[in-house]
Amino acid sequence: MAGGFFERLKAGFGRTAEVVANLLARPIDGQTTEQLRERLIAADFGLTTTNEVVAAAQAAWKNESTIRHAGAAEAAAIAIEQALGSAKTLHTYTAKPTVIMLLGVNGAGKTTTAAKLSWHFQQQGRTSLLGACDTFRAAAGEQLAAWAARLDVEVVGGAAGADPAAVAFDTVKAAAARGVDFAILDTAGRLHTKTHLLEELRKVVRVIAKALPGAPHEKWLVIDGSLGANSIEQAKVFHEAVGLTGLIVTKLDGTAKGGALVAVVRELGLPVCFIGMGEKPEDLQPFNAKAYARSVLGLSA
Ligand SMILES: Nc1nc2c(ncn2[C@@H]2O[C@H](COP(=O)(O)OP(=O)(O)O)[C@@H](O)[C@H]2O)c(=O)[nH]1
Ligand SMILES: [Mg+2]
Repeated sequence: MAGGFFERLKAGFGRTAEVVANLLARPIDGQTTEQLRERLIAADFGLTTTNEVVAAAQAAWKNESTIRHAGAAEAAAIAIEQALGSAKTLHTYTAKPTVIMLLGVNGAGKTTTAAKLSWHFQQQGRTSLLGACDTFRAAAGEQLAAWAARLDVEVVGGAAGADPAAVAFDTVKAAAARGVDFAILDTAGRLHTKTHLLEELRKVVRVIAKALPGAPHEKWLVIDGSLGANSIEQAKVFHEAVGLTGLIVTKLDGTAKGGALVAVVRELGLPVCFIGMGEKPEDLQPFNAKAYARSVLGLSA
């Protein structure tokens, strides 16, 4: 993760990171422990991670008589990194095309993320094709097409009312025929017809597998990081419906709920693949657990 990106992540967590950093620089006594606990809970880390972080800070404070100020913060960062556990963060994409399906509720950042991913792969010299499978809202197809034009990437579909599964099928077939590296599929996310949406998404998955055996290779849930722990239940619903392979957490620029990322990872046992820190293409970056853990505590890289 680039240094500048790390700084922005830290700035994004802003006040929370600053307060936590100040608390960890104090003697970890009863009062500090309570305040630390309150802050971590308020940032949506969840009880388990909060207890682990507090215990790690306390232990470091007791043990390291000479460098204990730094020790508590460092120990807390390691506790968060460990809480993110085995979540594999480095992806290797072996299939060509690798089919990535983006799911999530409206407003989570799917369409923007589809474009950003395409840009990310472009930077690595890899090609992609976008599939506009959110055919429920006319604006969604137009939004993706506008991004595609900006990034000079091709997009399949986009007509309002078209069958999303048919668009997915066409996108995957076209990606295979043209020899592009990635097919990135944007999907619908209307919540008010949840059952129907989940059925539709399952159908899209089935049809993609018919277009290309083994696909979709990735089913990533895009979640709005500013919603905090509220996104956990949502994530479970999508995971049960289609079997997710990873998470993309958006809007980590300027949220006090940055801890929810850890809570979601623990709850679902899924890796965070990318995080979004703004609305520009370069604002999507591969997730780095260590950088996240340090920045959320206000530590330097
Ligand atoms: N600040 C910020 N805004 C974002 C981020 N990702 C997406 N957005 C904005 O969130 C809004 C909804 O995004 P969109 O991609 O349309 O969501 P979708 O309904 O899931 O497709 C748009 O205004 C995006 O520009 C992010 O990482 N940070
Ligand atoms: Mg959209």
